[in-house]
Amino acid sequence: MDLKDRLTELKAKALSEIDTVEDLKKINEIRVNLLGKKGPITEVLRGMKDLSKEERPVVGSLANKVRDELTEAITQRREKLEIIKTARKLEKEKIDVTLPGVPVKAGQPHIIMQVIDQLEKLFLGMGYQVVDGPEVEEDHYNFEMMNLPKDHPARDMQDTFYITEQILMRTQTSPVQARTMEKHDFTKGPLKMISPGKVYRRDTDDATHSHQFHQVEGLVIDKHITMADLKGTLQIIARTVFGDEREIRLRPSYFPFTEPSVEVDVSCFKCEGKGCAVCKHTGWIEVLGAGMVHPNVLTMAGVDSEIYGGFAFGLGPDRFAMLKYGVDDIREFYLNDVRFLSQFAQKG
Ligand code: FA5
Repeated sequence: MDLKDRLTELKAKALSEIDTVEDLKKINEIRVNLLGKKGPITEVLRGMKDLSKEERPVVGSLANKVRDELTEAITQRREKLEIIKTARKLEKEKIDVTLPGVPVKAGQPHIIMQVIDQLEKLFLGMGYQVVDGPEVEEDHYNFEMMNLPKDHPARDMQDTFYITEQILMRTQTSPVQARTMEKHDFTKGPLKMISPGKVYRRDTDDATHSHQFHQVEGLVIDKHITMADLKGTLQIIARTVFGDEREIRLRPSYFPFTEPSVEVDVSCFKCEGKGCAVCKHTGWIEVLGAGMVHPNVLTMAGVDSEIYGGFAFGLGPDRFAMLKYGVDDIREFYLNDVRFLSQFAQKG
């Protein structure tokens, strides 16, 4: 068989092989076998040295043509096989959108944060500002500016974690009162603020005491503020947190930074004041401390106590949350047991 016939036969055989191959790996093998250095086309080209001068260019150009045609056929088949492979893969990975989904577990604010958020919303709505203060505080602000000089016996009521002689973990949010009053420009209007945050005391942990807990401080300073303003504000707090039917009761108390001072009770939300285990059969539950700001506190913060006066209160959202949700041990809030916390999913 002469070289031209061999090339024609070779081409026909190769094309049918290329057309029927189903595998991408195999098409690569075919390419190497046909067009490689040891392949039949290279062999034909090698045999050209034995041809006559006239035949050589004819066979040469035919061989090149066959090689180009086979290269093109291989490229096209490979592209086709790649498309088929992708289509098969997509078919396998098809998603059934009608299958039920796996529910994503959503988190929620901690129960104490829910109480704080509720109070923040309430007070922002009444034109108060929400102020932050440092948890690592100076003795100066935590006690001195709150009318509790060194050796004042009332310091004993707030057993303190001291860091140095002058620096401590704040025992109350009241120092934020002094910090805010110092900065406030009273020519621009009254001061109305709340300050929520963590406080620390060297209390022994038990069902109603934690060494770290939360407080929300409230302060209003203006001309002509009276105890009636305080009472109205406290009533709004009680009704917002514990329900519209709640009444409040003020009892005389003592805080060095307020005069007069009151302890605030709210009518029991469980028994409507009739007496039950929650209110220890008194019909009332003690919820916070409050009073009219002591003139010394105003003067120390640079506020003229002859012109300005106001009220302040400090409440414990941990105790609020315990009462509201019937939690009988404050330590539950700090154990981070999801089974406990997820009982209080926020609605809406
Ligand atoms: C104060 O800390 C005052 N600064 C509150 C105040 C502010 C009065 C402004 C007047 C004007 P008291 O020590 O009573 O007060 O604490 C306030 C609230 O914090 C308490 O009613 C209680 O709800 C909560 N509380 C106090 N000690 C603990 C504790 N160890 N664990 C959890 N809650 C506590």
